[in-house]
Amino acid sequence: MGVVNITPDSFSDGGRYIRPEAAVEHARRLVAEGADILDIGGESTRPGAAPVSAEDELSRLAPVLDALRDWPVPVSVDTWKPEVMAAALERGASMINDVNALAAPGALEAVRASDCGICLMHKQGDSRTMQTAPAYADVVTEVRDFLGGRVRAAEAAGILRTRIVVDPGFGFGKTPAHNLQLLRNLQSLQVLGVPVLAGLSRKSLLGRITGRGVNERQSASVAGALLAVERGAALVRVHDVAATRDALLVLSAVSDPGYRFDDD
Ligand code: HH2
Repeated sequence: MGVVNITPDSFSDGGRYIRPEAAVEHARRLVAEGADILDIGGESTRPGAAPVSAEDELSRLAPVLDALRDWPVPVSVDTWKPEVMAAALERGASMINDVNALAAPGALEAVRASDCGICLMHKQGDSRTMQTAPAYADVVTEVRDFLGGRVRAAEAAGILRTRIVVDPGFGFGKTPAHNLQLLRNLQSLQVLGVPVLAGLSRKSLLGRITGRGVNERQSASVAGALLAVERGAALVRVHDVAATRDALLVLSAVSDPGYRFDDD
């Protein structure tokens, strides 16, 4: 899943793709590099980001959604606002990626009637406060139980579980130690019986481990994606598609005893 942030303030690429033409060009590059899904967002979720009204968020998303409408890759929209979800689905989005796990009033209803894919993500607190003092008795169990509860809530609202993926929400109300523990134990989310998505790309955990700034974390991000897939992630949300794809191709060749080369 390749990330397209149509925002002035995203943590790693804020402002670069705020013009619709720049966002579409970036999307084109990510697809050429091998992205299977595009995830487009009109509001940054980074800690302390300025809130954006549904109207402004949609005005960022709409021209890009219109331009991507006939593309062969599914388009996911990263939003927690029910009115943005509904409008995005009308404009051809195939998936809603909600860092709020469809907990906003009206969110379950906004996606229920369509057949879109849904990502339910865990976070602790809201984006203003979430990194102040994240606290868990057992982060792995709490994240797993929360996601299990949200899958059940979605099913109770009439959403088929085949439409759902879950995400532990790296960096969302978690210390570096919490994030590391979640990555080590990512496999434990498999009991939920739905695919797992992992988003580690360029995140501060990787900066803390390597000592590198936000735009120098490509190698660490590729390592993070690889380790997540080895631990069962079915989707990885990344900024650097080409490098991630190469690493995942090597992993799948090594993991497949029946691997055949092109000229076999
Ligand atoms: N991370 C970010 C945004 N959306 N969605 C899911 N499902 N999982 C994630 O880990 C996730 C997400 C943060 O990354 P980015 O979009 O690059 O930054 P910003 O929120 O500042 O736009």
